[in-house]
Amino acid sequence: MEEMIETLPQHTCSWLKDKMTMYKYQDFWAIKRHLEGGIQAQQSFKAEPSDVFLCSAPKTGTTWLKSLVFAIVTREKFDESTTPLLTKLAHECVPILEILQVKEHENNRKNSGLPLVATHFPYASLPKSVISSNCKIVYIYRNIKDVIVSNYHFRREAFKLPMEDAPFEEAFEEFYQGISNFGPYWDHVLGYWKASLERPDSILLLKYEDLKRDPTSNLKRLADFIGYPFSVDEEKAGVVDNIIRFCSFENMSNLEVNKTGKPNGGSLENRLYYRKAKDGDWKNYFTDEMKEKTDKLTDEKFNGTGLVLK
Ligand code: PAP
Repeated sequence: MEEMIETLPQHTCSWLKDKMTMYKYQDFWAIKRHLEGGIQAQQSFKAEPSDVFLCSAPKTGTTWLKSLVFAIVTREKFDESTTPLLTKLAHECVPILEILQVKEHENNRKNSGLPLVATHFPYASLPKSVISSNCKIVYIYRNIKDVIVSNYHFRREAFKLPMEDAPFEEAFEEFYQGISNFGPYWDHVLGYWKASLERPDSILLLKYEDLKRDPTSNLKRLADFIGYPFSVDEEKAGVVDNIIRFCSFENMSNLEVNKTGKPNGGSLENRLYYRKAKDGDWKNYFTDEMKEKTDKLTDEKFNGTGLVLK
């Protein structure tokens, strides 16, 4: 596998002082570790109809979606004082397909009935059984310009580079050229968007900004879609509101585990997954030219699709 990956087109990120190399596989870019796990999953993962896939491009609301869906699915088992979300990063509560957590998912499915699995893989590269099993897929997506800024800070901080050593202009240009983790981002969104039009019963798209603007109806839509609807009594008892409040940025980012922890004892800090969560933060970083370039490319890519995402 490693030898095969080394034969793929490569890109080393100069704005990250050459500390990260991505490889182009099946029309998307990814780091070696994610490709190794993802390709193995493509070869061996057997999805079941009851599985729920949480899909996203990086920095579009993955951590939030995982918390919300985990809280929905486990609401009878845990309450706010016992949920694993208090002691583990959301990424550790929902196994990730491309970092070899397939076994963990299979054990979860068998032992605790937890059907959740997450992936950043583009739709066209999902293991074939994910499509043929007809399992549910939830895809979250977000304003492109905010994703670019979020990606910039996450990568920069992961490699412990101060802003003056990691030029935003270069990070922007790389992303704009389509070279981003699991990107081009435009193609990632379009893949799931088109699939959701063809298979609306199996694929639900959620927009980060909509979830923020109207969490209640979107959470209910989400719970209905994945087969864990809220009963009238639950709604009256405030279960929906409680999940929204518990999983809010304000609450989650202030939990000790998310302020000081590290996932699986690794080197990335949990706090990096909780930065600002502000819509429109791109305005603090983009020049007029960057905005125009991005909007123009977005118009070209999404022309005629009905997808609006600026
Ligand atoms: P990942 O793909 O690496 O897991 P992801 O969770 O998709 O990252 O995106 C992180 C973004 O979601 C961050 O955005 P920002 O950089 O613009 O601040 C992070 O702050 C935001 N985020 C994390 N948790 C929440 C939440 N509970 N509600 C809203 N936004 C959140």
